[in-house]
Amino acid sequence: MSVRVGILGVGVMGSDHARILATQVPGATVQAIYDADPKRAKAVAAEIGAGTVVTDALALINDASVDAVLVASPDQTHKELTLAGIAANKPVLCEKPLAPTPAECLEVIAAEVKLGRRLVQIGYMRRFDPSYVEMKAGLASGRLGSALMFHCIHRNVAAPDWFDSKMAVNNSAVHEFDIARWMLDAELVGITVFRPKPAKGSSPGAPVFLMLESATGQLVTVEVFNDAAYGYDVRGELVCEKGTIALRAPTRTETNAELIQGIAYPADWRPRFADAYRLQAQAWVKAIARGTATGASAWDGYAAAAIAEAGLLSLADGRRVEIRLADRPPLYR
Ligand code: ISE
Repeated sequence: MSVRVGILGVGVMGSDHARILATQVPGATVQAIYDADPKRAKAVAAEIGAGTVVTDALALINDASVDAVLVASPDQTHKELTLAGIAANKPVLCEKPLAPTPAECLEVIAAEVKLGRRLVQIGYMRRFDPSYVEMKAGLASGRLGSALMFHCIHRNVAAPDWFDSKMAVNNSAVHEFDIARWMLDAELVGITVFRPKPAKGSSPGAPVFLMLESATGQLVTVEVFNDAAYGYDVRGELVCEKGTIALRAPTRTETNAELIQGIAYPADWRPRFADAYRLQAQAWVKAIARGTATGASAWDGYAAAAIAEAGLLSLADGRRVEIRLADRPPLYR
């Protein structure tokens, strides 16, 4: 039997998820679509040839014909909709962030713990990206010894005016926080944020540079530069005792023209992480069919938000800030 998914929010990410679920995920059906703008919901339903348009988000969650919910509405609505999904006892794939603050994430954790079952997966899709998966397997092989440092670079083409350096921490760098915790299998315990002095005054996308320490002694460096101009570029290199493993972005062609041998950059994250989004959706639906859970949990969503909160304190005055997490409930161990 197919898993019938209701999609909440069909902006850039939600419409992408809808397309993926409709065309690349065996065992899934897009059953219903909600968006604050019903015209947008209708356009996506028409494009994918599936999904009844619903004008009330809670009605969609509670509809008996919807088995599972994908939350891709604006960030500030994620928590309430995820809580409604838990209350309806339905699996939820919630786009990152789970909530803007760790305190709000803990409300979701409390609801799941009360239910006694993991229903929530957070859209930290890099955990499904074949290059990160291969890096983790390389580390686990033991061939390179233990990890010492993880260098992460995260560049976007241009930041919109409203995307300030706080968002570089709590909207962009959160991906690096999550992947570093997952890669090193360790919590991050301290963060210091640095900012280079821009030549022409600060812009929304001016770079930030973060240094984090893990509980097991590794260092993680993160550069976020959201006005990098040349392309969407995510790099990572894991430095181990006997070698390093660096990510390679998926590449299928090379263009030779005008005296240049070149590999194109995507304009944003969707092409770079297309495999990750597809594999994440497939794994989510497979886990639902089996009655299990996979991917980043509500606890992982909370941890990323707690690191971001500490990062924002450090961004304000440059000092090192300790990251303190609540006790991890047994459900997430
Ligand atoms: C965006 O929300 C994402 O999730 C992208 O992966 C990231 O690269 C970008 O910086 C974020 O704003």
